[in-house]
Amino acid sequence: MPANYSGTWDIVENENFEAYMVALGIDFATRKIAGMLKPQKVIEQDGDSFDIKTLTSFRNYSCTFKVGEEFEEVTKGLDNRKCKTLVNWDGDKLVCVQKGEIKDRGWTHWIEGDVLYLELRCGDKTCKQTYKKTA
Ligand code: ECB
Repeated sequence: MPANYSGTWDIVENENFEAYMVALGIDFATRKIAGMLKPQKVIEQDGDSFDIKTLTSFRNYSCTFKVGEEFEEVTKGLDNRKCKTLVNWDGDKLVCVQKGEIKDRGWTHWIEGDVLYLELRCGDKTCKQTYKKTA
């Protein structure tokens, strides 16, 4: 049985997000707005099938995938790139590789109790986010 990520999670920490956005080539004005946001993750999981919604007052981003199945991701409203994206289990961790124009891009999720962790990687920059379960 894989871990269960389903739930509503509110951000409590967002370390190095600015550097991550610079690495993605996000313009200054958008970074200033995005840096103020308090994203909420709404995750629906059915076994290996995931729907992860990242919700903010400015923009939302939605990603649906099945673990172990590569898909075409368009990071619409973020940096608007196309990636060949693959998410795999590493134990109970979810490890994502986003192959495309940017080298060494991806993210990792894991859970400890009612805390959800997310590391967002872009090149040599890593943003570390922490979320608390609220529903
Ligand atoms: C939608 C959230 C923030 C919107 C910010 C708008 C503009 C900034 C542009 C680019 C910043 C790069 C990424 C935003 C950070 C998080 C969005 C989703 C990150 C992600 O890939 O989450 C995964 C893992 O939970 C599922 O899509």
